[in-house]
Amino acid sequence: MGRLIVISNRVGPTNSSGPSVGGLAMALGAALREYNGVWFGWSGQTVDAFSGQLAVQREGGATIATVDLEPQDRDEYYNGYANRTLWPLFHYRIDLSAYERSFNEGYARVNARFAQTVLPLLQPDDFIWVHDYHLIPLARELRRRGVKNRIGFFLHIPWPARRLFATLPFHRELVEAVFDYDLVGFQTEDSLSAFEDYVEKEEGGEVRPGAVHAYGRTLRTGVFPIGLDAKSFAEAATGETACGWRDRMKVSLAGRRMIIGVDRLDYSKGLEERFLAYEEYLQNTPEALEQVFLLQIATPSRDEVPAYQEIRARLDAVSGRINGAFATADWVPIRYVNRAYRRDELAGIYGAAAIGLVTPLRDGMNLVAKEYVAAQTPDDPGVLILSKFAGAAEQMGEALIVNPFSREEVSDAIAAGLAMGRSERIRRWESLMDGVQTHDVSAWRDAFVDALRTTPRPELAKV
Ligand code: GDG
Repeated sequence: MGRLIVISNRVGPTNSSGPSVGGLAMALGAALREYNGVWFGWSGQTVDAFSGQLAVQREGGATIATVDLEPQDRDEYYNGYANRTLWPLFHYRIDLSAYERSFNEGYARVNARFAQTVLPLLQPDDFIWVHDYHLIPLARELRRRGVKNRIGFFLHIPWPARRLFATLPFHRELVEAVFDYDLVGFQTEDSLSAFEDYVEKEEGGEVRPGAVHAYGRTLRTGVFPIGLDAKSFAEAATGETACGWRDRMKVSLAGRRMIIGVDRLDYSKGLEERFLAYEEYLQNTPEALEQVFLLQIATPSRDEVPAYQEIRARLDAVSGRINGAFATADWVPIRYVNRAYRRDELAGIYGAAAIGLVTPLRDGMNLVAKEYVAAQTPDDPGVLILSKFAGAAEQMGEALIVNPFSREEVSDAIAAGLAMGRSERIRRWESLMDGVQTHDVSAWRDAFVDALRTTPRPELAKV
């Protein structure tokens, strides 16, 4: 049986079941151990001159291999093309998407460097799983170097609508490069159909069940919605730390109801719109004053990118203005927190909230929605309010689904959620929880790996 080679921008810790290890790292770690695998990515460090020197270590049965990049790579590839060009475009923010030739060059250079560096680690029967928008042209670079292995690609973020995607200079080249994979996976039907639409309408390709044909090649396609490491999250939610935090939050509630938001501090998460919708709710609902508060945990991220500095400053201003307008001597309407919590602490905090407010403007999936559900107490669960533009909305129809751009709709949903009776909350939660447990991260990983292992390779078929 071939080994599994996972390649992503960064690698996660895989050897710990500790509270800070993310669900993706845990799921991939388990698969890497099972398939005697290798996880390769950028170390996060920079050195003056790129050497291609691999740092390899064994971690709990898997091999972790990293490489350092140059400061120019970090600026042009990571902060540049990945996070200033593709991320905003794929999240429908063409106004924020910056196209600079140096970014494209840096992106191409780092993908070539990744391919060159990982090459000596590859064996003929390995199968390779590449992750996310940082590495779209990686298969092309590997093929150029003679790699014939099966290679799959999974996109964690949305694939944008055809007309938006076509605003990207060299959009055709990027899509053509996708066809060097054997399998491409998306989070949602919506993303898959946007990709198919582009291939069909812009490139005259042909859409077939589970495949697209263009540029003389056939690419297998599929929808693989990512899930939570539901079992370990549920364990964390009933552990000592989570229970301690749930109790601590209950004391801090002092009889009030809590609405919780947890996000990376990112403009795609709709935080400003969320604050404004909550303000609308306070304006519309005088009886809620001093009875409710919003705890927004927003962990800073990508703070070298100007748009992230700007959204952070705007959120400081908007939360400050709302608190200034509504706060009383012993109540603030928004507790706005810019620090990170451990996974088990978060589980406890979610568990104390009457509402989980998850309102991204655009999101590949959104795991916070699933974590909120997994952390609820079965006999008295809270209510999930979920944006229709999160991939999770395709699976989580029992949430209160809202348009995050409409303050009125979000405000009405907050009112409806806080008024919802226990039996309806339980009915909705049971259905949501069933989905979270069934479609968990292991199911996602197994479905993708099985699809990749069974995708025929024309070159392999001949031998
Ligand atoms: C991308 C896609 C897709 C947040 N604050 C803390 C903390 N977090 C954790 C959450 C959650 C994770 O970060 C965020 O995951 P999301 O899915 O919400 O979003 P992205 O980071 O944008 O991830 C997304 C995902 O990839 C997977 O495919 O769902 O659509 O954009 O797990 O809990 N974790 C801890 N402390 C914090 O303060 N420990």
